[in-house]
Amino acid sequence: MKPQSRRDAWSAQQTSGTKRQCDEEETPKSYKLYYAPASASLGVRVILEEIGAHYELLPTNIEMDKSRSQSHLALNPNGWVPVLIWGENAMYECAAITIFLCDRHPEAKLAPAVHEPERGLFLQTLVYFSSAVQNAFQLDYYPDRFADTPATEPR
Ligand SMILES: N[C@@H](CCC(=O)N[C@@H](CS)C(=O)NCC(=O)O)C(=O)O
Repeated sequence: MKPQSRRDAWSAQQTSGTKRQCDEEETPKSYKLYYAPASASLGVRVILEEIGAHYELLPTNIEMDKSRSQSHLALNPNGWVPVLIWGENAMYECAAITIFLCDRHPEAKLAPAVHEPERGLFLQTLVYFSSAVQNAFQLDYYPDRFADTPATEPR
């Protein structure tokens, strides 16, 4: 059967048992993602889906009263998701990961290219959401970090 997508092509190649030399262009790009449902990491997951990349989710607990795994903290000392891993490399911060993936997979056409005028608005919107808007959500989700909450207050 003919592979339907880049992801299917990757899977087919993994199971074919055929060994061959691949340069960087031919090598399928696969990722791991430190992830928690209904969090900022969902945006990166959507991008990986749109690209059709092969990726593995690393489920992560981000509740206020739970500690983060050592492996997670080693990659992002803030203990936040998302963290993207590829090969021996890792990075965090949604906006940076978004730009990185869009630039690395131009064939997916998810962002205006560097020479296009729309690039400015793309970057502006991305950074606005990941700084101003996300910080406002931090105040709401983790109020105990910013103010003492009396034990008698409902949480
Ligand atoms: N500036 C970071 C913020 C990421 C962030 O706030 N992630 C939240 C989930 S939406 C998180 O991991 N929270 C866990 C915590 O604050 O301990 C980014 O853009 O990646």
